[in-house]
Amino acid sequence: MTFDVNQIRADFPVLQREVRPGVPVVYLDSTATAQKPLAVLQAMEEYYRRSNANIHRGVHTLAEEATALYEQAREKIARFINAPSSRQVIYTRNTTEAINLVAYSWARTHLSAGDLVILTEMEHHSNLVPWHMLAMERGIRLEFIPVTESGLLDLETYRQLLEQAPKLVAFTHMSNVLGTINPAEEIIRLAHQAGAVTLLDGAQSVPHFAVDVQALDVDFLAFSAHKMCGPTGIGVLYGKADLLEAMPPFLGGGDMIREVKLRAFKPNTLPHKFEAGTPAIAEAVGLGAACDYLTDVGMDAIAAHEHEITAYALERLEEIPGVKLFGPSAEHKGGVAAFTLEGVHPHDVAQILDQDGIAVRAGHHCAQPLHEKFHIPATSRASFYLYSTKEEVDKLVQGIYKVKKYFG
Ligand code: 7TS
Repeated sequence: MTFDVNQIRADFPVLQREVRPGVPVVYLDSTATAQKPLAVLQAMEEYYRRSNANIHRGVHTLAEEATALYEQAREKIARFINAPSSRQVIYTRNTTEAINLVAYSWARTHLSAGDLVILTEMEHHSNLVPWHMLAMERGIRLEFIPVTESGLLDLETYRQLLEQAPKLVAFTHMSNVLGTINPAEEIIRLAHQAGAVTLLDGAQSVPHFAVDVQALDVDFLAFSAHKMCGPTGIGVLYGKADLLEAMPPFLGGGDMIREVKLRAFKPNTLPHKFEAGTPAIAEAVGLGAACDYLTDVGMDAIAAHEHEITAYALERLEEIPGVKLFGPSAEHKGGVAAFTLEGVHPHDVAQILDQDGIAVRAGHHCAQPLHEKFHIPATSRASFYLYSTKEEVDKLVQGIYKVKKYFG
């Protein structure tokens, strides 16, 4: 399939709407959540219209269909990230829950007072707070790979930190603020040489470029469906089989057991051991459809398109007097442009852009320590996906000039 952005846009109902009469939406907030193509909406509707039943619990036809659809989606996800087996794909609610699962099940089994966990200064709160909680509870130590002025990880300091024999290196594949794409393969290889387990936050990478868990040799990978054209309410934890096998369950309840006595239980096998209670079945089906959709378009084509849009956006934004961009140059960066505009609060920028239908996010984007590092409370952030166009970038640039005029 050749990449035609107009054809792609036609797949997304939200992109056809106007936010007010005569004002079409210019959706530049895909880093927060992506829009959903018809294929995903239809798969979920079809599931509810035809096959709705609880999974793994009935012998009747609908229950068997629902179970098959739920498990077929798991196979699709496994193929999407090149997991050796779908047993290693655990459904969670989102990236946040996937990281917390590792923090509860793996880390609370393996880490004790004084053990070192290495994170980075560019983490989303969801890969900081679970470790803060463990530090308070267990006295584990946290160290951070610094972020340089240009928005890259300081790998020299990382190598030094590795000499302290960390137990875990947990880091984001791509920053949701700077857009930095981190050299995951190298970070993981060095971590393994130092004897550490690795956790990759793929919330911003899995949706945007091909992520191959076997090529990366990563131990755990966390991501969310809603950022990859799928529904909210479902995410994934991928893990290496031996690690997952050895981990105790996270939540207890139905489906995660093989046998229950009044005073004891035996946990189920993978992946069910980590999926207690009735899961998000329609959402799993939607995520499977999202994997199909992205695969059909082609992850390399998506990455190339986003790179072109991002390079263009950075070039145009840089020309605007008073705009300061954060993060590295386009070659190290995914589709994110976070910026400040001299003399105007980022929230005001976003609010005025909204008058013209331009959706950007303003705030600390759940990366407060990163903003502190750059001595700013907040940024405005435009972000791009497979359906973004240069015309939308032009509208953003015009909008920023309008903000400047408004604030004199
Ligand atoms: N990790 C990264 C790198 C993220 O960007 C996000 C969400 C998360 C984890 C958490 O994902 P969740 O699905 O569990 O919420 N980032 C953003 C954002 O940048 N704006 O809104 C959500």
